[in-house]
Amino acid sequence: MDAHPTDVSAAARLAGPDEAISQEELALAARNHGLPLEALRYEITPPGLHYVLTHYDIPAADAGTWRLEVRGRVRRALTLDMAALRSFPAVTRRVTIECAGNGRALLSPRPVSQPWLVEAVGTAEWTGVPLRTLLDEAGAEPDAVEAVFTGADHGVERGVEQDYQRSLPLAVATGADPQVLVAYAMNGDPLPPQHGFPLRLVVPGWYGMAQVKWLREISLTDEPFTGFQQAVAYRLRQDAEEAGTPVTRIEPRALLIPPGFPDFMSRTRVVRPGPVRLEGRAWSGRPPVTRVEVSTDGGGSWTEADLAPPDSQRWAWQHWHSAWTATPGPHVLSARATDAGGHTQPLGQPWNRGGFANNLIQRVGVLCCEADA
Ligand SMILES: Nc1nc2c(c(=O)[nH]1)N[C@H]1C(S)=C(S)[C@@H](COP(=O)(O)O)O[C@H]1N2
Ligand SMILES: [Mo]
Repeated sequence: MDAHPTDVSAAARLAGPDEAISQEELALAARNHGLPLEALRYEITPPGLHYVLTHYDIPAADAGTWRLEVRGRVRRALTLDMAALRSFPAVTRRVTIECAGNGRALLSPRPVSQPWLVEAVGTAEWTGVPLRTLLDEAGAEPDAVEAVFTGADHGVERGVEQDYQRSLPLAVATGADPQVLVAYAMNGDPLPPQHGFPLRLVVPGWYGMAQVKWLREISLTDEPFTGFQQAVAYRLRQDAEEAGTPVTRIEPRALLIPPGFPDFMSRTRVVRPGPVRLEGRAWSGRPPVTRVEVSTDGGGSWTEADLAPPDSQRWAWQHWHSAWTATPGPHVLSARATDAGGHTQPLGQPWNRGGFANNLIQRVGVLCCEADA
Protein backbone atom coordinates (compact mmCIF):
# COMPACT_ATOMS: atom_id res chain seq x y z
CA MET A 1 0.00 0.00 0.00
CA ASP A 2 2.93 2.34 -0.46
CA ALA A 3 2.02 3.73 -3.87
CA HIS A 4 2.31 7.49 -3.78
CA PRO A 5 -1.03 9.24 -4.35
CA THR A 6 0.42 11.66 -6.88
CA ASP A 7 2.16 8.93 -8.88
CA VAL A 8 0.23 9.17 -12.14
CA SER A 9 1.70 5.85 -13.31
CA ALA A 10 -1.21 4.47 -11.25
CA ALA A 11 -3.40 5.58 -14.21
CA ALA A 12 -6.23 3.32 -15.31
CA ARG A 13 -5.49 0.57 -17.82
CA LEU A 14 -6.71 0.67 -21.42
CA ALA A 15 -8.34 -2.45 -22.89
CA GLY A 16 -6.58 -4.08 -25.85
CA PRO A 17 -8.13 -3.64 -29.34
CA ASP A 18 -10.27 -6.81 -29.15
CA GLU A 19 -10.45 -7.17 -25.38
CA ALA A 20 -14.00 -7.90 -24.23
CA ILE A 21 -15.53 -6.55 -21.00
CA SER A 22 -13.87 -8.54 -18.21
CA GLN A 23 -15.44 -10.25 -15.23
CA GLU A 24 -14.06 -7.42 -13.05
CA GLU A 25 -15.84 -4.80 -15.15
CA LEU A 26 -19.00 -6.92 -15.06
CA ALA A 27 -18.76 -7.07 -11.24
CA LEU A 28 -18.68 -3.25 -11.15
CA ALA A 29 -21.52 -2.99 -13.67
CA ALA A 30 -23.67 -5.32 -11.57
CA ARG A 31 -23.10 -3.29 -8.38
CA ASN A 32 -23.45 0.14 -9.93
CA HIS A 33 -26.61 0.35 -11.97
CA GLY A 34 -27.72 2.91 -14.53
CA LEU A 35 -31.05 4.62 -15.24
CA PRO A 36 -33.21 2.40 -17.48
CA LEU A 37 -33.60 4.81 -20.42
CA GLU A 38 -37.41 4.52 -20.42
CA ALA A 39 -37.23 6.15 -16.93
CA LEU A 40 -36.23 9.39 -18.70
CA ARG A 41 -40.01 9.84 -18.93
CA TYR A 42 -40.08 10.94 -15.26
CA GLU A 43 -39.14 14.52 -14.44
CA ILE A 44 -37.96 13.32 -11.00
CA THR A 45 -36.36 9.89 -11.15
CA PRO A 46 -38.38 7.43 -9.03
CA PRO A 47 -36.59 5.79 -6.07
CA GLY A 48 -34.38 2.93 -7.16
CA LEU A 49 -34.14 4.05 -10.80
CA HIS A 50 -31.59 6.85 -10.22
CA TYR A 51 -28.13 5.62 -11.28
CA VAL A 52 -25.73 4.52 -8.54
CA LEU A 53 -21.94 4.62 -8.44
CA THR A 54 -20.04 3.59 -5.32
CA HIS A 55 -16.28 3.00 -5.49
CA TYR A 56 -16.00 0.78 -2.38
CA ASP A 57 -18.76 -0.56 -0.07
CA ILE A 58 -21.86 1.22 1.18
CA PRO A 59 -20.78 1.91 4.78
CA ALA A 60 -22.86 1.07 7.86
CA ALA A 61 -24.43 4.32 9.09
CA ASP A 62 -26.59 5.22 12.07
CA ALA A 63 -28.36 8.59 11.88
CA GLY A 64 -28.61 8.65 15.69
CA THR A 65 -24.85 8.69 16.20
CA TRP A 66 -23.78 10.38 12.92
CA ARG A 67 -21.59 13.45 13.31
CA LEU A 68 -20.38 15.93 10.70
CA GLU A 69 -17.08 17.54 11.68
CA VAL A 70 -16.21 20.98 10.25
CA ARG A 71 -12.56 21.71 10.94
CA GLY A 72 -9.18 22.78 9.59
CA ARG A 73 -8.67 26.44 8.72
CA VAL A 74 -11.79 27.64 10.57
CA ARG A 75 -12.20 29.93 13.56
CA ARG A 76 -14.63 27.57 15.29
CA ALA A 77 -14.58 23.83 14.66
CA LEU A 78 -18.10 22.34 14.61
CA THR A 79 -19.42 18.90 15.47
CA LEU A 80 -22.96 18.61 14.12
CA ASP A 81 -25.43 15.79 14.69
CA MET A 82 -28.43 15.29 12.42
CA ALA A 83 -30.71 17.32 14.71
CA ALA A 84 -28.27 20.25 14.59
CA LEU A 85 -28.15 20.03 10.78
CA ARG A 86 -31.94 19.98 10.57
CA SER A 87 -32.15 23.07 12.79
CA PHE A 88 -30.63 25.27 10.04
CA PRO A 89 -32.99 26.72 7.40
CA ALA A 90 -33.41 24.00 4.76
CA VAL A 91 -33.44 24.42 0.99
CA THR A 92 -34.60 22.00 -1.71
CA ARG A 93 -32.98 21.85 -5.15
CA ARG A 94 -33.88 19.80 -8.23
CA VAL A 95 -30.56 18.56 -9.62
CA THR A 96 -29.52 16.25 -12.45
CA ILE A 97 -26.37 14.28 -11.57
CA GLU A 98 -24.31 12.37 -14.12
CA CYS A 99 -21.23 10.19 -13.59
CA ALA A 100 -18.10 11.60 -15.24
CA GLY A 101 -17.48 8.09 -16.64
CA ASN A 102 -20.80 7.96 -18.46
CA GLY A 103 -20.15 6.81 -22.05
CA ARG A 104 -16.81 5.19 -21.13
CA ALA A 105 -17.57 1.70 -22.49
CA LEU A 106 -18.30 3.16 -25.95
CA LEU A 107 -14.78 4.56 -26.27
CA SER A 108 -12.07 2.98 -28.35
CA PRO A 109 -9.65 2.10 -26.88
CA ARG A 110 -11.78 1.45 -23.79
CA PRO A 111 -10.51 2.64 -20.39
CA VAL A 112 -10.96 -0.32 -18.01
CA SER A 113 -13.31 0.85 -15.23
CA GLN A 114 -17.05 0.97 -14.56
CA PRO A 115 -18.31 0.28 -18.12
CA TRP A 116 -21.16 2.76 -18.55
CA LEU A 117 -22.90 3.11 -21.90
CA VAL A 118 -25.01 6.32 -21.61
CA GLU A 119 -27.29 5.68 -18.62
CA ALA A 120 -25.32 6.99 -15.61
CA VAL A 121 -27.69 9.86 -14.85
CA GLY A 122 -30.67 10.74 -12.68
CA THR A 123 -32.61 13.70 -11.29
CA ALA A 124 -33.73 14.15 -7.70
CA GLU A 125 -34.96 16.83 -5.33
CA TRP A 126 -32.32 17.19 -2.66
CA THR A 127 -33.05 18.87 0.67
CA GLY A 128 -30.46 20.05 3.13
CA VAL A 129 -28.40 22.94 4.46
CA PRO A 130 -26.47 25.23 2.11
CA LEU A 131 -22.78 24.45 2.64
CA ARG A 132 -22.23 28.21 2.88
CA THR A 133 -24.40 28.35 6.01
CA LEU A 134 -22.15 25.83 7.76
CA LEU A 135 -18.95 27.54 6.62
CA ASP A 136 -20.29 30.91 7.82
CA GLU A 137 -21.02 29.32 11.17
CA ALA A 138 -17.47 27.91 11.39
CA GLY A 139 -15.82 31.03 9.92
CA ALA A 140 -13.16 30.42 7.24
CA GLU A 141 -9.67 31.68 8.11
CA PRO A 142 -8.33 34.16 5.52
CA ASP A 143 -5.76 31.63 4.27
CA ALA A 144 -8.32 28.88 3.51
CA VAL A 145 -8.33 27.98 -0.21
CA GLU A 146 -10.19 24.66 -0.45
CA ALA A 147 -12.75 22.56 1.37
CA VAL A 148 -11.95 18.83 1.54
CA PHE A 149 -14.92 16.47 1.93
CA THR A 150 -14.49 13.01 3.45
CA GLY A 151 -16.94 10.11 3.15
CA ALA A 152 -17.25 7.27 5.65
CA ASP A 153 -16.46 4.65 2.99
CA HIS A 154 -12.99 3.16 2.74
CA GLY A 155 -11.16 1.08 0.15
CA VAL A 156 -8.10 0.53 -2.00
CA GLU A 157 -7.79 1.93 -5.50
CA ARG A 158 -4.85 1.21 -7.78
CA GLY A 159 -2.73 0.40 -4.74
CA VAL A 160 -3.75 3.40 -2.65
CA GLU A 161 -5.73 2.75 0.55
CA GLN A 162 -8.06 5.66 1.22
CA ASP A 163 -11.28 7.18 2.47
CA TYR A 164 -13.30 8.59 -0.44
CA GLN A 165 -12.27 12.27 -0.48
CA ARG A 166 -12.74 15.17 -2.86
CA SER A 167 -12.21 18.92 -2.59
CA LEU A 168 -13.77 22.08 -3.99
CA PRO A 169 -12.18 25.50 -4.31
CA LEU A 170 -13.51 27.67 -1.45
CA ALA A 171 -15.13 30.04 -3.97
CA VAL A 172 -17.19 27.11 -5.34
CA ALA A 173 -17.97 25.75 -1.86
CA THR A 174 -19.33 29.13 -0.72
CA GLY A 175 -20.75 30.27 -4.09
CA ALA A 176 -24.34 31.30 -4.62
CA ASP A 177 -24.87 29.77 -8.09
CA PRO A 178 -24.59 26.85 -7.97
CA GLN A 179 -25.34 26.66 -4.28
CA VAL A 180 -23.66 23.59 -2.80
CA LEU A 181 -25.85 21.58 -0.39
CA VAL A 182 -25.18 19.27 2.50
CA ALA A 183 -28.24 17.11 1.83
CA TYR A 184 -30.10 14.75 4.17
CA ALA A 185 -33.19 14.09 2.04
CA MET A 186 -33.82 12.84 -1.49
CA ASN A 187 -37.30 13.39 -2.92
CA GLY A 188 -38.60 14.24 0.56
CA ASP A 189 -37.34 11.09 2.29
CA PRO A 190 -34.11 10.33 4.16
CA LEU A 191 -31.30 9.45 1.72
CA PRO A 192 -31.35 5.77 0.71
CA PRO A 193 -28.20 3.88 1.85
CA GLN A 194 -26.77 3.75 -1.69
CA HIS A 195 -27.16 7.51 -2.19
CA GLY A 196 -25.24 8.49 0.96
CA PHE A 197 -27.42 7.99 4.06
CA PRO A 198 -27.56 10.02 6.21
CA LEU A 199 -25.65 12.93 4.62
CA ARG A 200 -24.11 13.83 1.26
CA LEU A 201 -22.79 16.74 -0.72
CA VAL A 202 -24.75 17.96 -3.76
CA VAL A 203 -22.83 20.21 -6.17
CA PRO A 204 -25.27 21.25 -8.93
CA GLY A 205 -23.77 21.22 -12.42
CA TRP A 206 -20.71 19.16 -11.48
CA TYR A 207 -20.08 15.56 -12.45
CA GLY A 208 -20.88 12.87 -9.88
CA MET A 209 -17.41 12.47 -8.34
CA ALA A 210 -17.84 15.82 -6.52
CA GLN A 211 -21.07 14.74 -4.79
CA VAL A 212 -19.44 13.08 -1.77
CA LYS A 213 -21.76 10.53 -0.10
CA TRP A 214 -21.75 9.45 3.59
CA LEU A 215 -20.24 12.85 4.39
CA ARG A 216 -18.53 12.85 7.80
CA GLU A 217 -15.97 15.65 7.59
CA ILE A 218 -15.43 19.02 5.92
CA SER A 219 -11.93 20.40 6.37
CA LEU A 220 -10.73 23.79 5.13
CA THR A 221 -7.13 23.72 3.93
CA ASP A 222 -4.55 26.38 3.12
CA GLU A 223 -3.28 24.47 0.09
CA PRO A 224 -4.87 22.54 -2.77
CA PHE A 225 -5.85 18.95 -1.93
CA THR A 226 -3.74 16.29 -3.65
CA GLY A 227 -5.62 13.12 -2.63
CA PHE A 228 -6.16 10.23 -5.06
CA GLN A 229 -9.64 11.17 -6.30
CA GLN A 230 -8.41 14.73 -6.99
CA ALA A 231 -4.86 14.43 -8.31
CA VAL A 232 -4.76 10.91 -9.81
CA ALA A 233 -8.34 10.00 -10.79
CA TYR A 234 -10.83 12.36 -12.46
CA ARG A 235 -8.34 14.19 -14.63
CA LEU A 236 -8.48 14.62 -18.38
CA ARG A 237 -5.25 13.32 -19.86
CA GLN A 238 -4.15 11.80 -23.15
CA ASP A 239 -0.99 10.21 -21.67
CA ALA A 240 -0.50 8.49 -18.32
CA GLU A 241 2.43 10.83 -17.55
CA GLU A 242 0.54 14.12 -17.84
CA ALA A 243 -0.78 15.94 -14.76
CA GLY A 244 -3.90 16.60 -16.85
CA THR A 245 -6.77 18.96 -16.11
CA PRO A 246 -9.47 18.34 -13.48
CA VAL A 247 -12.93 17.04 -14.39
CA THR A 248 -15.48 19.59 -13.15
CA ARG A 249 -18.72 20.62 -14.89
CA ILE A 250 -21.08 18.33 -16.80
CA GLU A 251 -20.80 18.55 -20.60
CA PRO A 252 -24.10 18.93 -22.49
CA ARG A 253 -25.98 15.74 -23.37
CA ALA A 254 -29.39 14.79 -24.74
CA LEU A 255 -30.82 11.29 -24.45
CA LEU A 256 -33.78 9.72 -26.22
CA ILE A 257 -36.32 7.46 -24.61
CA PRO A 258 -35.84 4.53 -27.00
CA PRO A 259 -39.14 4.36 -28.92
CA GLY A 260 -41.19 1.25 -29.74
CA PHE A 261 -40.27 -2.03 -28.05
CA PRO A 262 -36.91 -3.79 -27.63
CA ASP A 263 -35.41 -7.03 -28.77
CA PHE A 264 -34.42 -8.73 -25.48
CA MET A 265 -30.78 -9.41 -26.38
CA SER A 266 -29.72 -6.77 -28.92
CA ARG A 267 -31.95 -4.00 -27.49
CA THR A 268 -32.69 -3.03 -31.11
CA ARG A 269 -36.02 -1.20 -31.14
CA VAL A 270 -39.01 -2.21 -33.23
CA VAL A 271 -41.45 0.51 -34.34
CA ARG A 272 -44.43 0.42 -36.71
CA PRO A 273 -44.60 2.57 -39.84
CA GLY A 274 -46.26 5.95 -39.26
CA PRO A 275 -46.02 8.77 -36.71
CA VAL A 276 -43.66 8.18 -33.77
CA ARG A 277 -43.14 10.69 -30.96
CA LEU A 278 -39.45 11.07 -30.15
CA GLU A 279 -38.73 12.48 -26.71
CA GLY A 280 -36.19 12.61 -23.95
CA ARG A 281 -34.23 14.88 -21.63
CA ALA A 282 -31.24 17.16 -22.07
CA TRP A 283 -28.93 18.76 -19.50
CA SER A 284 -25.62 20.59 -19.06
CA GLY A 285 -23.45 21.81 -16.19
CA ARG A 286 -23.47 25.22 -17.94
CA PRO A 287 -27.22 25.60 -18.05
CA PRO A 288 -29.65 25.99 -19.54
CA VAL A 289 -29.74 23.77 -22.60
CA THR A 290 -30.70 26.18 -25.38
CA ARG A 291 -31.25 23.77 -28.30
CA VAL A 292 -31.91 20.08 -28.93
CA GLU A 293 -31.77 18.66 -32.43
CA VAL A 294 -32.87 15.25 -33.62
CA SER A 295 -31.48 13.07 -36.41
CA THR A 296 -33.23 9.99 -37.82
CA ASP A 297 -30.51 9.19 -40.35
CA GLY A 298 -27.50 8.50 -38.15
CA GLY A 299 -26.40 12.12 -37.84
CA GLY A 300 -26.62 13.06 -41.54
CA SER A 301 -29.29 15.72 -41.06
CA TRP A 302 -30.76 17.42 -38.00
CA THR A 303 -34.08 19.06 -37.16
CA GLU A 304 -34.77 21.20 -34.13
CA ALA A 305 -36.88 19.62 -31.36
CA ASP A 306 -39.37 21.39 -29.07
CA LEU A 307 -37.44 22.08 -25.86
CA ALA A 308 -39.07 22.86 -22.50
CA PRO A 309 -37.57 25.75 -20.54
CA PRO A 310 -35.56 24.89 -17.41
CA ASP A 311 -37.05 25.27 -13.93
CA SER A 312 -36.09 28.45 -12.08
CA GLN A 313 -32.95 26.84 -10.58
CA ARG A 314 -31.71 25.52 -13.99
CA TRP A 315 -29.82 22.53 -12.52
CA ALA A 316 -32.26 19.84 -13.67
CA TRP A 317 -32.67 18.29 -17.11
CA GLN A 318 -35.15 19.71 -19.63
CA HIS A 319 -37.74 17.73 -21.56
CA TRP A 320 -37.72 17.77 -25.37
CA HIS A 321 -39.84 16.14 -28.08
CA SER A 322 -40.04 15.88 -31.83
CA ALA A 323 -42.38 14.18 -34.36
CA TRP A 324 -41.06 11.50 -36.73
CA THR A 325 -42.79 9.48 -39.42
CA ALA A 326 -41.22 6.03 -39.45
CA THR A 327 -40.80 4.31 -42.82
CA PRO A 328 -40.06 0.57 -43.24
CA GLY A 329 -36.41 -0.37 -42.77
CA PRO A 330 -33.54 0.23 -40.33
CA HIS A 331 -32.90 3.68 -38.83
CA VAL A 332 -30.46 5.24 -36.38
CA LEU A 333 -31.97 7.88 -34.09
CA SER A 334 -29.93 10.53 -32.28
CA ALA A 335 -30.40 13.73 -30.32
CA ARG A 336 -27.85 16.40 -29.52
CA ALA A 337 -27.87 19.24 -27.01
CA THR A 338 -26.33 22.71 -27.12
CA ASP A 339 -25.99 24.72 -23.90
CA ALA A 340 -25.89 28.37 -22.88
CA GLY A 341 -22.11 28.31 -23.18
CA GLY A 342 -22.46 27.38 -26.87
CA HIS A 343 -21.12 23.86 -26.30
CA THR A 344 -22.59 21.12 -28.55
CA GLN A 345 -22.19 17.36 -28.38
CA PRO A 346 -19.55 15.97 -30.72
CA LEU A 347 -19.99 13.44 -33.56
CA GLY A 348 -16.50 12.03 -32.87
CA GLN A 349 -15.50 10.53 -29.50
CA PRO A 350 -13.88 12.94 -27.02
CA TRP A 351 -11.25 10.47 -25.86
CA ASN A 352 -9.11 10.67 -22.72
CA ARG A 353 -7.39 7.97 -20.65
CA GLY A 354 -9.99 7.90 -17.89
CA GLY A 355 -12.94 7.92 -20.28
CA PHE A 356 -14.41 11.03 -18.63
CA ALA A 357 -16.91 13.55 -19.99
CA ASN A 358 -17.63 11.47 -23.10
CA ASN A 359 -20.74 13.21 -24.37
CA LEU A 360 -20.65 11.59 -27.80
CA ILE A 361 -24.08 11.69 -29.45
CA GLN A 362 -26.29 8.69 -28.53
CA ARG A 363 -27.26 6.27 -31.35
CA VAL A 364 -30.47 4.26 -31.02
CA GLY A 365 -30.89 1.51 -33.62
CA VAL A 366 -34.51 1.06 -34.74
CA LEU A 367 -36.11 -1.41 -37.13
CA CYS A 368 -39.40 -0.21 -38.60
CA CYS A 369 -41.66 -3.04 -39.77
CA GLU A 370 -45.34 -4.02 -39.99
CA ALA A 371 -46.77 -6.20 -37.22
CA ASP A 372 -46.58 -9.96 -37.86
CA ALA A 373 -49.88 -11.15 -39.32
N1 LIG B 1 -18.24 8.72 -0.37
C1 LIG B 1 -18.39 8.53 -1.69
N2 LIG B 1 -18.99 9.47 -2.41
C2 LIG B 1 -19.17 9.31 -3.74
C3 LIG B 1 -18.69 8.15 -4.40
C4 LIG B 1 -18.05 7.16 -3.61
O1 LIG B 1 -17.64 6.11 -4.09
N3 LIG B 1 -17.93 7.39 -2.26
N4 LIG B 1 -18.84 8.03 -5.75
C5 LIG B 1 -18.96 9.29 -6.49
C6 LIG B 1 -19.29 9.11 -7.88
S1 LIG B 1 -18.02 8.67 -8.91
C7 LIG B 1 -20.54 9.38 -8.38
S2 LIG B 1 -20.83 9.28 -10.04
C8 LIG B 1 -21.64 9.77 -7.49
C9 LIG B 1 -22.86 8.89 -7.68
O2 LIG B 1 -23.91 9.31 -6.86
P1 LIG B 1 -25.22 8.38 -6.74
O3 LIG B 1 -24.77 6.97 -6.49
O4 LIG B 1 -26.02 8.95 -5.65
O5 LIG B 1 -25.93 8.48 -8.08
O6 LIG B 1 -21.28 9.70 -6.12
C10 LIG B 1 -19.99 10.20 -5.85
N5 LIG B 1 -19.79 10.27 -4.42
MO1 LIG C 1 -18.79 8.79 -11.10
